[in-house]
Amino acid sequence: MARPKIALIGAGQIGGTLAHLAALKELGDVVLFDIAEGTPEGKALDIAESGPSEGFDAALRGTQSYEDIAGADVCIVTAGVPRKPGMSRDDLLGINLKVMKSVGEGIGKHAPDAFVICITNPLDAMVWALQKFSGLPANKVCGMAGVLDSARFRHFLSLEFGVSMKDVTAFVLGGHGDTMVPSVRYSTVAGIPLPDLIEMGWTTQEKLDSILQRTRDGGAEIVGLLKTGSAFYAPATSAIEMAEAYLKDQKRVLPCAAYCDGELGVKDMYVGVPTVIGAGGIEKIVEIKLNKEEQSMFDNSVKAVKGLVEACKGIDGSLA
Ligand code: A3D
Repeated sequence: MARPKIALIGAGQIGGTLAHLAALKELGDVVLFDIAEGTPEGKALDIAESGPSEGFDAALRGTQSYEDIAGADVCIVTAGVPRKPGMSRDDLLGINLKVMKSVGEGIGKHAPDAFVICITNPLDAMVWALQKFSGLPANKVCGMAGVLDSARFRHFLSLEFGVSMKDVTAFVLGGHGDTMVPSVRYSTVAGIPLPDLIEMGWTTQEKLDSILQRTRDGGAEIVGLLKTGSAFYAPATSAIEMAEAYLKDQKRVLPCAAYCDGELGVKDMYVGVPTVIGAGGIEKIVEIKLNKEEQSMFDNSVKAVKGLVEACKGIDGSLA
């Protein structure tokens, strides 16, 4: 049986890391696409040359031609521009929307059966536009943000409690921006919800509040340290987790930007929600019950995403 084909659109910091991880995990053969001549070819060759030491079987190639992504099973999109210190994700909207148009058309023409994971920011608006430009079914196009935001939350919680990250579950809802909603009630240490852990005296509300804020600012914290770009190791790992769930039909329950058509009261928009990912793509949106406070934070986040979607429609009339 032929190995699955993984097309990476964008061979920058995240794209290169995705290629490396996909090869190490033997998820399939990798095609790296980028408009920057030489970059995808160079990264593909460099990673391929690590194969003898790592002992993986995967073919890697770089290209500037969309024809080479033909028949891809998974496409992960990082094409575009990342933010620099002082920029918000939303500042990238105009420039990255144009990129989504060419990428969406390329995928729609050459890889219409792929499961597509968008990472380009501002995430929720870009994945919405990418789905429209590509014409692929909405359940086969999603955005990676929730897995990363949740991983950051889990990491910070594990530091606070002094326990393994493996025993901390958490998830983050809403848009991937300053209004994201880390869920406190549904996050646990070994199944014990965070509010109970406060009652048990294992942490305090103040400490938890500062962890919540650090999670919301997680991307900016890395941008501030790196100065020349944004996070790429953890974003790549998060998208690979989603791709693996699809390729291996794992039915993982993962938060991601999924197309909502009425779910959780959201209509014709992509926003971060808990989903089940398997061979059918986004197979289900888990409609958790929110309390009053969570609902108002979620509504606020949806409103912010809606503003960006409307801005996209204003820039590109074909989206209206
Ligand atoms: P970077 O290293 O700059 O790579 C982007 C690549 O896209 C470059 O190699 C460009 O040449 C290429 N590119 C630009 N235009 C096109 C095009 N039209 N077609 C094909 N390739 C093109 O950035 P990065 O890898 O660090 O980040 C990529 C994107 O991910 C940015 O928009 C970031 O803001 C975003 N990002 C999202 C998250 C989320 O959690 C959602 C996290 C981190 C970064």
